[in-house]
Amino acid sequence: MSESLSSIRSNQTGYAESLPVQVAVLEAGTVTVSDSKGNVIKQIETGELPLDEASADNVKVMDLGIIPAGEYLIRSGEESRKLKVEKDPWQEVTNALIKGLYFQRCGCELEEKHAGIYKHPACHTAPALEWDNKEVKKYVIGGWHDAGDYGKYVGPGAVTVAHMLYAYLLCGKGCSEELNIPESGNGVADILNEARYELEWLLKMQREDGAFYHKLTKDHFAPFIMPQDDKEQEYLMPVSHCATAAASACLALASRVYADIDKEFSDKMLDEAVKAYEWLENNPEFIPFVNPEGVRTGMYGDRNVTDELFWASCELYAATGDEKYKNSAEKYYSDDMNLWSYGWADVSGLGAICCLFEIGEKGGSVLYTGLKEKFIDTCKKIAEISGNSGYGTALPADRYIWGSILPIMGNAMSLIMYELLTGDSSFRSAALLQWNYALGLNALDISFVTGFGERRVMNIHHRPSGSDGITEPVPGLISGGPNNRMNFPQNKERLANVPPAKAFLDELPSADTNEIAIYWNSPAIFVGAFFSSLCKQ
Ligand code: 9MR
Ligand code: ZN
Repeated sequence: MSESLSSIRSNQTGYAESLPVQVAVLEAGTVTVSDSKGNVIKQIETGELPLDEASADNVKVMDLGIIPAGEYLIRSGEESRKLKVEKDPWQEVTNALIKGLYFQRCGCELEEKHAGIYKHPACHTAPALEWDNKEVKKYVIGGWHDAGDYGKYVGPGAVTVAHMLYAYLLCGKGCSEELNIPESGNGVADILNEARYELEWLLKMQREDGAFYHKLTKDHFAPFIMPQDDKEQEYLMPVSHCATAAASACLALASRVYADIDKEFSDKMLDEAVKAYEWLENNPEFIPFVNPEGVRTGMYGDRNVTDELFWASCELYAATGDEKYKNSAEKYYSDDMNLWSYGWADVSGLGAICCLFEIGEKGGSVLYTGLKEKFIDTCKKIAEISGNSGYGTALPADRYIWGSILPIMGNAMSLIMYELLTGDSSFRSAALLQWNYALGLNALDISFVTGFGERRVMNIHHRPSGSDGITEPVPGLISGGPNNRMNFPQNKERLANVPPAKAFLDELPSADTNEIAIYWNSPAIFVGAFFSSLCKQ
């Protein structure tokens, strides 16, 4: 982006009256906040602005403290920016992030009464063929489109649902509102209604022997057309260990969450989770998933299944109490696991959440005491990374990967869980900086959530948004954000000398920086749910 950006960076959706107002300032001197009558209510000096490695900006986070609800002006040097403080400023964007998944629904019509101008007829309703045996035809309709493409992938779907279910379990007060989706009003929180749409599909992705197909996609990505116009053959791609273990974990978790809501559904999920786990036990030889010859859709080629097995063992232990799973979880757990990792490739963190919040003391010295100690240690490191960043971003300069929003939101999740676990709120402000990052407090002065913020992403790599003829993209979707580690050849040169935190193009073809994905929305839902829950007190 070439235009000159404001020297004040802020959460463009506003701030909460009960939490400190954090902004980043790029001009040394005095920062003032004045109320609508022009009275200066705060004044602070920035002091020297240190150089931020990830952005190459001289910038500093300024904590303006608690500011009562109202409309204000922040001033720094010649520049000023509006500041809005409210009681509960983030419920709407959190709701939109959940509803973003509704907009990803496949296999059903998105009716105008729920989808408004983003309505469209049902898509991908034809039967799928097994890639390995094209004689086998199955109806596998439903689930969410993964991202900007129309593929549906088991592992990514499983982690997305898990983020949402844990958001509900741990921060339910901030994510339980009605969202105007088809199931609204049925007595179940809409976040659970929405997650169930994916769970029902996940169940269809299981083969009779218990294994899960890795994905349901075509052999190539569709062009930028609406989903209902994408009519080429979809295939059930070969089964994989990682998909099977992730699905087993997710279904076991879901069986607990839905137990009081729908016993039959819950029992079914637990049965299938156990069946998947048995398949894994009976097929111990790990075969990494690689796209079969001629297939070019997303690979999600995870090369390590230990973390998925760990997560599945934890969830099955939590769901059944059977010591067999505890023993397995202990076997798969190791000291060098990335307990802060909640993404499709490494799900160790999801196993950790299960241990910390569900299994608890029953986990004993390995799965509880030891793991907790290590988790707390990790959180301290994350807070330090945030502290060393000019924008407070909890991501080292060399970690701006494809979908950098995931580790950033993931790190916020860890910091939040530290507080939920210990009752100590010392990392709350570091967690809040990540939420503020997503909504505009960043090196790009951009809100990464569609539909929110005065300078928001507009040209996301998302087929419906790019082909529906509507200027505004589908709302409530979060962009993957800056990436300088794995760029498309055509972007490589343009981004070559750009600092990592700015390696971003708000351009439709830039899937490597500006795609959306269900499993990027979901950790943001968790974070939004936590901060919205704080605003309810
Ligand atoms: O999220 C995935 C990211 O971690 C990988 O680096 C990237 C390249 O392999 O792929 C991302 O996943 C994409 C998937 O393969 C297909 N659907 C869109 C996903 C988001 O960009
Ligand atoms: Zn579809």
